Amino acid sequence: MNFNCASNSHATQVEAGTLEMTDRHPCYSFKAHRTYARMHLPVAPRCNISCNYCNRKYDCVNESRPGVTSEVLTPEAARDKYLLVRDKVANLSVVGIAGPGDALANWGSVSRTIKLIKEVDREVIFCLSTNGLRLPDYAREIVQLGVKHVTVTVNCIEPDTGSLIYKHVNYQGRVYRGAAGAAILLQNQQKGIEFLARQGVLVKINIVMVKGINDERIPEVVRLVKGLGAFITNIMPLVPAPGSAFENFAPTDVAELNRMRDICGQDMRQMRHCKQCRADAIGLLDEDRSREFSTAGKKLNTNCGGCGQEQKVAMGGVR
Ligand code: CLF
Ligand code: SF4
Repeated sequence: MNFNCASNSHATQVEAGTLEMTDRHPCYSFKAHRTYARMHLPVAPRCNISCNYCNRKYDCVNESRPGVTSEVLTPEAARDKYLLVRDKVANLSVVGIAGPGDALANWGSVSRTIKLIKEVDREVIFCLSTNGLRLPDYAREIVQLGVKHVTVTVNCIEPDTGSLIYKHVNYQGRVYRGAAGAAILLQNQQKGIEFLARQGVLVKINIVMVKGINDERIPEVVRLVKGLGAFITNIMPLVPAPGSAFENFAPTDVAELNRMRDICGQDMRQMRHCKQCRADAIGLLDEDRSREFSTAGKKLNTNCGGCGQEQKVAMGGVR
């Protein structure tokens, strides 16, 4: 049976099964977020672009809070960790891949992880987060794998603004800087979102709100992605990451952020309960249990002086 998703101008065809899954997805459904848990598997260490709000020592800021670093797992270790966590965390409904780099810059590991988990669990919902550069290459495979929830970070829709946000884009073996790189990224994001939405995938759009850079044009971004068939937008605050090009920018003002969500809410469904979680987050959105299941965390904790800092695991030059 097919449903018409009336919130989008594209009248996207969304299967009833996908909507049922969404009722158990803690990010896509506000109602689900206090009942259903998600688990992130950090199997994607590399990235193919350079965002000015990112410090590459840490997790991808497009989905995570800056200054947090996750251990990296092989697909087999990720499957084993999933089985362990599934036994211990109630209502674990979603396996997400959100870094620590970009899911599609590591597609071999990511797709293998999904396949391995599907062999042992047919029910779990898969969710991917990406900057969208490689969507034209992999969107078809994402659909074939049965992934119904994909997040793409779209901060702007024109290359000039993009040139203020992205230092460079590494695409098909070449490095493109400034507006030239942003143009490739934005075009690929838009193509990919439209393709996925037409195939019945529920696409969430993350937008990092940066004052003086993209804030005034966020309503245009929301209208454009709505036209492409996106399901929901998640306007996120900039949390300036030490060591990033934007480290001295002011954090996004909460009142301004909420005002922007209200404005954009007139056009499209808004997520307002995002926790900007880590690439290895586990549990309810409000209750991260990742340390309980982290081998690296346990090792570090034996020496921990109780300073309350997040653990930092060397990435060993993988990016
Ligand atoms: Fe993870 Fe993201 Fe899927 Fe959720 S998180 S890949 S959509 S399962 Fe959720 Fe965390 Fe916010 Fe992301 S609260 S950072 S929106
Ligand atoms: Fe950093 Fe994520 Fe941007 Fe890559 S996509 S540069 S990991 S914030």
